[in-house]
Amino acid sequence: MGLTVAQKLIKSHLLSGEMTVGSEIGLRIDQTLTQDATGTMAYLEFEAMGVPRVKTELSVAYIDHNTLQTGFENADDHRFIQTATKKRGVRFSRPGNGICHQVHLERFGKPGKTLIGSDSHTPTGGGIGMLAMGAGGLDVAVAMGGGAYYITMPKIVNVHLTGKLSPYVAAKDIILEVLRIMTVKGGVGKIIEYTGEGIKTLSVPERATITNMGAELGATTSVFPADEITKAFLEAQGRGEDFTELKADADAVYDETIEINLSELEPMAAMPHMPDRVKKVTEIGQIHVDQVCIGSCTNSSLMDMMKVAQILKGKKVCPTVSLSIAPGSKQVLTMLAQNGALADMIAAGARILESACGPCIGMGQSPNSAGISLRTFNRNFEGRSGTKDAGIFLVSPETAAASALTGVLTDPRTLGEPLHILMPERFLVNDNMIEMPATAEEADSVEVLYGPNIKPFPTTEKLPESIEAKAVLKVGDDITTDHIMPAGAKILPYRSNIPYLSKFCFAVCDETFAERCKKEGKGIIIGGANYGQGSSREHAALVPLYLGVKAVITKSFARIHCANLVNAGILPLNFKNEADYDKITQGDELALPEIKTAIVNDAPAYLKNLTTGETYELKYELSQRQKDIILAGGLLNYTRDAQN
Ligand code: MIC
Ligand code: SF4
Repeated sequence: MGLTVAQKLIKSHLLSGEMTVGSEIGLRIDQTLTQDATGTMAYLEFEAMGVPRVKTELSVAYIDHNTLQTGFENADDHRFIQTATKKRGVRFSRPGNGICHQVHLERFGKPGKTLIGSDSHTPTGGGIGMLAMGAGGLDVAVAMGGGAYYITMPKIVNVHLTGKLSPYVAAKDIILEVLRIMTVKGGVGKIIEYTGEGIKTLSVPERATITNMGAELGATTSVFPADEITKAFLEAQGRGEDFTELKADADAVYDETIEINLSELEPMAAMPHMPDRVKKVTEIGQIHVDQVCIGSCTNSSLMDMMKVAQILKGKKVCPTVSLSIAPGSKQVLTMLAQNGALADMIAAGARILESACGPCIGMGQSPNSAGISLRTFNRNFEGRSGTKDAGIFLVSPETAAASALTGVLTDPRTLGEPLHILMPERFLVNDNMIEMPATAEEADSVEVLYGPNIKPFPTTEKLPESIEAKAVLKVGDDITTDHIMPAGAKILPYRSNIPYLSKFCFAVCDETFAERCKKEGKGIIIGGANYGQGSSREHAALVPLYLGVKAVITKSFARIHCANLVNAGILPLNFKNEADYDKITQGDELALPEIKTAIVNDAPAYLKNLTTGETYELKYELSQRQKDIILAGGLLNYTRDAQN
């Protein structure tokens, strides 16, 4: 039987396990990336593991999230990452060089390689035929130390594209359509592989938009083959030698197939507050728009920016709209400056931001009260923009630019003449903001500089025989890690200070949670389906750990968050019968009797509701390795135990 692109990538990196859907497999990781909001923790964890130098083919640390320096904290973290990476053998992409996924695609990604990153949008690399996955910081630290990365062998979904996009319909509209069909839970346990004649019409930046936002499906990753289009992109980046062809076998078998005819697609938008609340722009109608933000790792390539510049050229941004534009990398920004497109944007009235995540993670540009903001980003979760009652719509750069001119949600096809943007034959290459690490010989003399904002990790304990604790919080379906551990300009600087960060835990859902939980000293969280979707931030596990959370019991989990809970030593459990979720009230006294013995013996686990007297059966989908991690009280303890 033939293999799909994803299966070929897995097969060539398989270190342990069987390639049967549902079983745990260990993969060799060729490349890693970190960004600053998760990176400080990842390098502290790497340090705690005691491995002197990274063992990967390539590891890169990017500074792109916490670039708003309103106090010493972010600058200190940048300095820590810069010195720690220099010592440990990691390249360092300086603030201003661009958003991790955009720069990695331009300068480092290689077809046929594996990549994990401490950021959920690492699947962007799937746009050039990599097996690229988001992971928690600790998993990235382990991979940097030469350890395997473990996933559950996923199903492979074939998204078969036919036809060709019409003028003003974009790659963003393709992934929005996939989200509409599959929903934010639909990709869990799956890799989305794109096939068909339609993919030949899509450039690498367009493919990368699609694989990037595939994260919102909950998928393990998304991937395109590496073909002549990939080759042309790498050659234009001066990296032709990094190309290897990677295609699915003609007789490859997929677990599911979704057909999309690109010729039939229209401009789409994801409505507040979920990326799968997708409708056609024409269906939503000409709603008033207060703000338009263009950029983020989804839509900040040179091609996207050139489209925006052409739409804005010679026109004026509507006076009631604030338009901000953040080109994705220094390469993009420099090329826009050189070809005059930047001047067209500025002349039209755009506010140009630095090449970083910026408003996407609430670092500035929060909308006005109850404001409507159109964004070319990938997430529109409640409160993520920094304004709780704002309504964020996710759209293509074309729809965003057209709407910035009119002040209402506008179908860009009304602009008339089609745009003509071609990928340049040669991108401008200047890597002078990427610092090389010290050599192994020089490393000893590099001093790692820590700031006062770096506080110790929460400590973990081995799993006790039984757990008794209150249901400190009960939440519904699709809770994101932005709910659990919000980000934004006021909170992000404290990513290396868990005690401070803990004050904001679940603040979007319940402002009293952190205090209540800390006072109790321990607790159990009850969640609905797809608990922990979204960001890879391990803080969404480390902070509850600090507050005393012992177990999280849900209808189902999102992949990365579930792994982060295990790594933190918090038990992730599921209701055997989903209806039991309804029988628990926040504040109930709960017990997990003899839970340790159950896990050791692979026996059924039970949750006793001491308040109502009921008992519910639970299930847990933990591999032997994960059980051992839980029993040891988290991955750091487990790794240390293994070394001794
Ligand atoms: C995000 O888009 O939510 C982030 C911010 O990039 C996160 C990482 C983080 O929380 O630091 C992600 O996607 O993993
Ligand atoms: Fe940055 Fe936004 Fe991309 Fe996350 S989704 S990496 S915050 S640009």
